[in-house]
Amino acid sequence: SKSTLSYASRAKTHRSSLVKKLFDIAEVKKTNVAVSADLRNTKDLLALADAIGPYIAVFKTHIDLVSDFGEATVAGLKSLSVKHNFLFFEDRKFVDIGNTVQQQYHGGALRISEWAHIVNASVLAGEGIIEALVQTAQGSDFQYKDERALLILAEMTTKGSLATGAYTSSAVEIAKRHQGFVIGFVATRSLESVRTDIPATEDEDFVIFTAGVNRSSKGDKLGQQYQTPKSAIERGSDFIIAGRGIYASEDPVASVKLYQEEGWQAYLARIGS
Ligand code: BMP
Repeated sequence: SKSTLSYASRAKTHRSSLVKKLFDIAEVKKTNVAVSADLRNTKDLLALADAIGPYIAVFKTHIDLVSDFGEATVAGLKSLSVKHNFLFFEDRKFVDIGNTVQQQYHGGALRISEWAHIVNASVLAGEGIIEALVQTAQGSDFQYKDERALLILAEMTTKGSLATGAYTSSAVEIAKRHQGFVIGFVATRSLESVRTDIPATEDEDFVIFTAGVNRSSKGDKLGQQYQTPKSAIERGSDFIIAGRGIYASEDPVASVKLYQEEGWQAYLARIGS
């Protein structure tokens, strides 16, 4: 299983140059934290990115929450990602017909493809949505080839989630057929044990991002369910996504350092070093 290997060794063999970059960042900064920056205006978003940038690998956004989104948002985020060496993950959860998601991804009001290294999609609509996004990312007018990637939303953290069982195994099958642009999953655990009819190839190495990570809370009043950074990494997660546990704490910098430390120690334990 690749999850017992270091990020550095996985970087060496991974077919995606974006994943190589992601693993390099994790190693250089010693962090597997992805902050979920669910803030409502550009000023707060940029202030958070600048403050916690040194301690994260990925800055996850819900860019449609940003009431004054515009050129200044994109320019500010881009320069902070260079300054602090992190990647952007727009948590857009594409979930429509192929023709619609292509336009939501590339162009439009939010111009997601221009700045988001990683995006995600649900496979509720079937494999065609993934094919549509792959087609866009491989198009001749797409300037960001090799710098963009897609995660499939294979499970969800909310109470009563329907993304389980056959849905999750279909998500894994679809991912296996689109390795390259598809780099892995948003899931609560490693999905290696999920049974599909497609055997793993030698170089298969899916990256697992796990949302619903919080050090001090078990959930919220709207069905969110949390696990700790340690539990997520032990269960096979590669990058832990934490939102309110970091940005809504009294001291986000002190808080992100605790997530970084716990996540990194659990990773070192997992790889046996
Ligand atoms: P918080 O840590 O504040 O609960 O935020 C969790 C973040 O992760 C939110 O942005 C949410 O949209 C996202 N998320 C989740 O909580 N569960 C999932 O299954 C998938 C998600 O993307």
